[in-house]
Amino acid sequence: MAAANAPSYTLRYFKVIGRGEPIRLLLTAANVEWTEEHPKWPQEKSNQPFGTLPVLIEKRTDGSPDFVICESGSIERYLARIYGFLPADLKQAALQEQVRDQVTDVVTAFVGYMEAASEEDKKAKLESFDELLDRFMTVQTKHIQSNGNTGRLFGDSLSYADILTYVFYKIMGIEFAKYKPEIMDYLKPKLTPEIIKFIFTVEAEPKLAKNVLKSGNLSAVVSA
Ligand SMILES: N[C@@H](CCC(=O)N[C@@H](CS)C(=O)NCC(=O)O)C(=O)O
Repeated sequence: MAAANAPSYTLRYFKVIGRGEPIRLLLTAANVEWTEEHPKWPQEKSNQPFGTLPVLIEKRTDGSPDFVICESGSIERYLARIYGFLPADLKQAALQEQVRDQVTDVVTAFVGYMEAASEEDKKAKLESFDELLDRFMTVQTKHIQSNGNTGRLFGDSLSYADILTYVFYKIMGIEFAKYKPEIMDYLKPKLTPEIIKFIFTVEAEPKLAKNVLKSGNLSAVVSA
């Protein structure tokens, strides 16, 4: 139950995992009141602060809008800082924030492959995605190991980096796999026991219980 004087939130996004999912999971883990709106598109594009989604509306206790913000990264960091998923220490926070940029690079590389026009370009894009994915998995595995191999990237409780990384695997293994099943040929052989433990740990997190499986069971996908 959220505190009586706590703000509530509305997330505007599309009905996909995408850029909305880290925000959904942050709001869920924060245990605040929140709902989701799915605007008609493109009719409602011009009503958004920057013409894109996600948009987060924070409301006062009487339900009136108090603060409106767009840009997924800014929304995430705003919520993560308020609700304690990013540490106050700037260096420790920067280590978690860099994970977001790494995730963005790997996802962008895969989108580049999906959009490649020629066979030659497709091959080159797939190679650079594969190399980047390898590096990402290696770095992630080291983070988990040096954090005591408890299935968390940083510290001993659910963090911003955990949420972003989990959503990354979900986008790859569930969302993109619908359109490009071959993604699994790249993803699965690279999944280390540490990363698999990480995925299971996030999906078992009591703070996320209300929402984490709504967009699909990733533990089942990676262990299939
Ligand atoms: N930099 C923005 C990009 C937002 C963005 O491109 N959102 C997409 C959905 S994931 C969108 O609104 N597409 C519809 C459009 O641009 O008309 C962010 O991170 O929020």
